[in-house]
Amino acid sequence: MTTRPTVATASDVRTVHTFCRYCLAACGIDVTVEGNRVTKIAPDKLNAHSWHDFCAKGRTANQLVEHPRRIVNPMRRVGESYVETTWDEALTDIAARMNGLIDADGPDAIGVYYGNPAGFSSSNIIFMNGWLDAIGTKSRYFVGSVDQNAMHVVSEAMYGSQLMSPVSDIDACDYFLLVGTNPAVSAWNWLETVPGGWRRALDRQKAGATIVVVDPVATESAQKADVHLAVKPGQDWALLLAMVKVILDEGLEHREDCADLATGVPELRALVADADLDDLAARCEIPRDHIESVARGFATAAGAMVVTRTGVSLHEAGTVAEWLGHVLNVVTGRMDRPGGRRFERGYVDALRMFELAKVEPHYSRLRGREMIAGAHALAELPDEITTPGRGQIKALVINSGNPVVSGPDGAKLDAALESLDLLVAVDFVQRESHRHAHWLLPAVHWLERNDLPAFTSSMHDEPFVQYGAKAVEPPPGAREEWRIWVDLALAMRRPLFGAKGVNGFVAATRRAAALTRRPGLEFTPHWINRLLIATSRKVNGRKLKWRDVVGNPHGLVLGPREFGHFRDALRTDDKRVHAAPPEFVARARELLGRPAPSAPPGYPLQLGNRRNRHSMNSWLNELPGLHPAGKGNEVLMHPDDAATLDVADGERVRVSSPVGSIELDARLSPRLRRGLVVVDHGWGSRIFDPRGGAAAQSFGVNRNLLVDAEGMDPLSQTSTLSATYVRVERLG
Ligand SMILES: Nc1nc2c(c(=O)[nH]1)N[C@H]1C(S)=C(S)[C@@H](COP(=O)(O)OP(=O)(O)OC[C@H]3O[C@@H](n4cnc5c(=O)[nH]c(N)nc54)[C@H](O)[C@@H]3O)O[C@H]1N2
Ligand SMILES: Nc1nc2c(c(=O)[nH]1)N[C@H]1C(S)=C(S)[C@@H](COP(=O)(O)OP(=O)(O)OC[C@H]3O[C@@H](n4cnc5c(=O)[nH]c(N)nc54)[C@H](O)[C@@H]3O)O[C@H]1N2
Ligand code: SF4
Ligand SMILES: [Mo]
Repeated sequence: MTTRPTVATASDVRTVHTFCRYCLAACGIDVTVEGNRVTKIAPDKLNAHSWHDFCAKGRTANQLVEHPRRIVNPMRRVGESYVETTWDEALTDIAARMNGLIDADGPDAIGVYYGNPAGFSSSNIIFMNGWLDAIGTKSRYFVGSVDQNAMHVVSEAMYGSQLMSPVSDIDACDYFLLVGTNPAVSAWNWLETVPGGWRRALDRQKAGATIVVVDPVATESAQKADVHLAVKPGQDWALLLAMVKVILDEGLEHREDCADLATGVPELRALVADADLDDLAARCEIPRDHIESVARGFATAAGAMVVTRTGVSLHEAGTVAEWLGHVLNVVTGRMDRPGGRRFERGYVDALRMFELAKVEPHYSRLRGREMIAGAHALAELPDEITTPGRGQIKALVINSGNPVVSGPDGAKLDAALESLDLLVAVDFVQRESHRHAHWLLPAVHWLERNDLPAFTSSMHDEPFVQYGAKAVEPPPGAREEWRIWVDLALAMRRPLFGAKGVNGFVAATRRAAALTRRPGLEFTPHWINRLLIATSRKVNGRKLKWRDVVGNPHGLVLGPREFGHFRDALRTDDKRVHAAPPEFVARARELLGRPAPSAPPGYPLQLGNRRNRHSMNSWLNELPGLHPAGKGNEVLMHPDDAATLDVADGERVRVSSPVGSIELDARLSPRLRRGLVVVDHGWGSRIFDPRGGAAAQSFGVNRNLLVDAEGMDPLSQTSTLSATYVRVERLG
């Protein structure tokens, strides 16, 4: 067994050095523990990689552990309430019901949705897939279609692997072109870990670097930028294509990379030759001379990077814009060069492992769309639940997700969930999406869990390893997700990973552990962690040992950032970057051939989005340490738009779209583009009290109720969460 990397400071008070696993910033933290209780969380000033600071979400993480409404034992629905039961009863019942459905309707009758936090556990998704493979179901849905699918699709087409996400080399960058991201609030993360990224970018700015922010809102980040381009929502593709055109037309490209590293540059030239700069400028509503000046500044800076994020991806042309962001990096020679976007190899070869674990292509039953990154689009889930026929989903597991609030048209999904034969939620508390659950299964918080994030080691902005040590023991009735998936496979008598012998092996280790009273003999993900380190690759010429992992509780930087691995790591057949994948070029031409989108009659305003510093998507906004009681969200409006509608600051309004309407207070803000209104997502999720039976709590309203699930980027199947047209009315 592992020695826990802790430092004892008194008999019952100790400090655990670990890192926060709420977001990819992965801030190093010192957790003070008394008995089995966390009494303080502070930034780990000795963490080798982190920025020696953190945010209030990390500081208050123990409040979620001690949530008054936390589920601490499996709970079974009885009529309108829940009763606590044992794991034996839960697993037996769920296994029997699922097996019955599979016998009657086939494996696809069992579905799963897994949300963003699932990815922060090093064992959850691996074993969840092992269980899904045991069943043989293709009814898999994940958060990617409301988040980062565009990145997966672009990485696959350009670099040959959906997981090949380049990391930002901030400290050598002279020109930051930040598109659809607000790192001052969201902490510079989307498939990369760049600790203190925004602060470091501001340090570079003080040393002379230029920061350009492209955002329809003058966000916290935009206000600090040298240049703010208030783009028309959804039109980043036109802006970025215009920049590519300026660079290629003016001969500002990196000759060597365009000829040698990349293929497709002639196709790009042909594409931009058919585009008109004034037309593109009109589409994105940015003056042509601003576009030209940013394109030139970007192309001629010594170190530069384009970073695109959710502000780009949650639109109909999200993939095209994401692609053109990568194109700008490629054609100006930013890939694998200081100050640009690097490829970090990581200590395990995640790309190879992903290829080995790849599921066969699968097309959805009703819409015929292919899976992306191993899952179908969340927007398709309601119809797949409610439409009869073989393959209809009859049982669903929600693993670390709240799709009714975080996804499109929550009302439609909510109604579908109610019609299921079996709904199982694995979470800490019962939130909106778990309202109709037949079973609530209690999960373990990362403060209670050991993680070795080996598969995401290639997302760090320098070679780094840290063991995510647990600080406290979970409540006895809560279980880590990996164990739930393993137990379910065993209870259903279906072979984990679809492979013969695994179930028998796991069961044998459990028997051995019980017989010898040596719990260390039982199979756990710890075995995999040891194996991954034993077979890890050299970083900076150094082979990692297990004692390096556990002997460095503040983490270990594995030498300087390496360059020169990108080309070799490419998964394309010809080992070159495909700068102009035909499907993206075709889609760009299609967009060029269409008039710019405009508001439909009756819905003149566009609904934008904002993240809250003290919330994580739809959760944490109920914690008293982060939000004063009674806090909610509001609708931000430009004062001129408000004046037209006779709406005053603080006044109650109704915001409606063709699919829903919500009521909230208006807040006037000149920081918005005219025609845009902004409502933070993630609010209006009820938190139920299945144990105490008290009334549900809820703060704010769910703006995604206004989003039509039909709206989608056809290339990435991403819901157009930031593109809804709405109207605002004063409430009398
Ligand atoms: N309009 C709009 N909508 C958006 C976005 C936007 O920008 N605008 N952003 C999108 C993005 S980027 C994302 S990632 C999605 C998020 O979408 P989801 O991942 O579906 O939802 P979350 O709101 O993150 O809810 C996560 C749930 O997991 C639970 N949880 C937390 N940690 C654990 C754990 O360790 N184990 C278990 N079992 N449960 C856990 C929480 O209690 C919570 O109930 O929302 C998307 N929705
Ligand atoms: N505090 C906090 N931090 C978080 C999260 C959180 O919920 N809270 N979530 C985490 C997650 S899961 C993720 S994926 C990341 C996301 O990280 P980011 O993608 O940086 O997310 P946001 O802060 O929402 O920034 C998106 C910006 O895009 C802008 N935008 C909207 N539409 C458009 C458009 O058409 N074009 C352009 N150019 N901009 C547009 C919005 O105004 C907003 O300022 O953040 C992570 N960090
Ligand atoms: S939630 Fe806050 S403390 Fe936790 S990793 Fe992200 S930025 Fe750091
Ligand atoms: Mo996300």
